[in-house]
Amino acid sequence: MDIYSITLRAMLMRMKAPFTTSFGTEWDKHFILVEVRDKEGFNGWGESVAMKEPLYNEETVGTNWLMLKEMLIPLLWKNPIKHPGEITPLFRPIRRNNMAKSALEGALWDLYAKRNNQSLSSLLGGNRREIEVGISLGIETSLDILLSKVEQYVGEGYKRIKIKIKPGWDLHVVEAVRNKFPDIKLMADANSAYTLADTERLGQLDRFNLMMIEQPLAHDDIIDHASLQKRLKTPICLDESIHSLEDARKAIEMGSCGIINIKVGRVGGLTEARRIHDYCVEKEIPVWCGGMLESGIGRAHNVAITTLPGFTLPGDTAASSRYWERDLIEPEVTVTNGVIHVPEKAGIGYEPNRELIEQFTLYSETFRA
Ligand code: OSB
Ligand code: MG
Repeated sequence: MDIYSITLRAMLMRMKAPFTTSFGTEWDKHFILVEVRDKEGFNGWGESVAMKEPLYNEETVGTNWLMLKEMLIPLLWKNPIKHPGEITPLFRPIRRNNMAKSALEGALWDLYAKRNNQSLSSLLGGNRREIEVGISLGIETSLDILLSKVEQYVGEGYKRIKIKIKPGWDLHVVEAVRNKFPDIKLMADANSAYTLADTERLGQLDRFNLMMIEQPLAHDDIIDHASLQKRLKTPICLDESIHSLEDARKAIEMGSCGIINIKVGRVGGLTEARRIHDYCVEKEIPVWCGGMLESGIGRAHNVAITTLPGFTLPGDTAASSRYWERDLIEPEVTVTNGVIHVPEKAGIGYEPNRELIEQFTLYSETFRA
């Protein structure tokens, strides 16, 4: 692909409002942007979804920077590739660090699509012109605040509402939302806050007609989830536990889940995300695209992968305005009646705004072949 330079940027964007999950609160969004350029002047953008602290998984902005700089970029210089699909096998000897791998892989996919004057969606084999999306609502300081947010986003047309739960913020919260909105598609995400000792309590969620309960048990578990699923009517959706096609295969074979949340960063890139998607289609396991509070660049990659046919459930890719006063891309991602229109322009289909990117850059470093 004749890569000429790779620029890493450590970014800081302030969110409109803090986002609280069972593992913590994020307000200042720290992340890495990757820009690759080729010798003819084409470029491609990727985003690492690793957080500042290792609370969702083991990766961080700091570890991703180190892995990109010292391992992944040098590996790419030593092994020129012709197609972004070659990145997954090239990076395979390096264990995990999936978010770092995905950020660079995503930039190469965008570059490749632009060179071929094709949208990333169609390059990946997607065919939807619009995608349905839901919204993920964090833990709030009061139930009233949450209820008014649910009302707001239901009013805006989001196709399903996900609420974050944790011990002490679970049954009464789900019950209140369900009572006020008896007909909405509703789900809960625990981000690993429970253990099998909570089986009874989690079983009480069955009466609220949830689409699914996401990652109730440990982040590294598929065994206990299989036991729990046998005791629940509500389908379990795995998020944190799935890092690869192999993880997905094992979880499905064991009956640990009925649904999978595919996050491109968590599984190491678009290539692996598509493989998991293809396998789940074959096994008739519905999938949807998760989110990590991305800027517009990561969001654009999520839009593209969601156009594959197996993404039959609304994802977490909400509008730019849900997170940011001003997103990094032109145009910003907008949601109308719960739908995002997939851009048809080449690559990710949204133009990164360099002035804003510069404004939010803490530090950057450029590497040349
Ligand atoms: O578990 O899906 C999750 C945000 C950060 C880390 C983990 C998760 C989330 C979300 C928000 O649920 C999804 C989004 O709006 O991007
Ligand atoms: Mg989740």
